[in-house]
Amino acid sequence: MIDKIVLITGASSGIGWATAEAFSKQGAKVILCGRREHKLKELAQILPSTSYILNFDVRDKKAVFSAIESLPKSWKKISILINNAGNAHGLDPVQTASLEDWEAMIDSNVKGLLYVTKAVLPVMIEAQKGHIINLGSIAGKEVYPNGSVYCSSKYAVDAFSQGLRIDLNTFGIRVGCIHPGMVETEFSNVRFKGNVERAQKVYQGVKPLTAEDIANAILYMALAPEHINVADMLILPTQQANAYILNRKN
Ligand code: 8X3
Repeated sequence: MIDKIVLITGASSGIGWATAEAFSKQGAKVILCGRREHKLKELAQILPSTSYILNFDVRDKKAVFSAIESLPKSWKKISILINNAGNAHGLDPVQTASLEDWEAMIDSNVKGLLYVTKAVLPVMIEAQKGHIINLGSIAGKEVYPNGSVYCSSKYAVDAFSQGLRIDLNTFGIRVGCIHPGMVETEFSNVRFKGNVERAQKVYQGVKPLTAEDIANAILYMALAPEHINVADMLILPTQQANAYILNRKN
């Protein structure tokens, strides 16, 4: 049972959606953040606990701060922040990759995560407790071909999580980072800009992780007793050894 307010970014699909469901089933009050309002409304309808929708894009600094500011009093005391919003755009070598793809990844995966953290932090500092869980990636632990900027963005998430844990050490706020390997969500569809065939190839012959697998791992981090901080969790499908070694079975 979680008697807390949990804010989840990128809740309109994939890991964010599954995480909202997992926390809601535990009784948590969930703040659903995302760009696609109709998806957030759809999610709110199926959740067993109370939820509140904040429709904004994490890349928009002003929108982030005003959305958090706009929360009614009864929703302001956020105890758990799950920084999930982020995406991969393209899988290309530096020399041919598009600047727009790079900017989209840096703006959401890095800058967006920083904005949301900064906006939510004051209530945790005031309460002298709280829990921030960031979505990293295996791509933040190892660099793979054609992934230079996506990997850079996830290395940044890892570094920021470590720095945040140091800076918040005296405030009783837990900071953890979860690093999934291959998870089957909209991830590859977005990375390959809707090229379904290319996206499907990623998962060929592999039993990937599901969004629910990651949601359960996040729940484990949150449910750990207060004196335990699961600081870093790398989670891979059994068929995946590292960022690029996969035991595909066709
Ligand atoms: C997603 C995992 O290996 O596609 O962050 O980069 S990977």
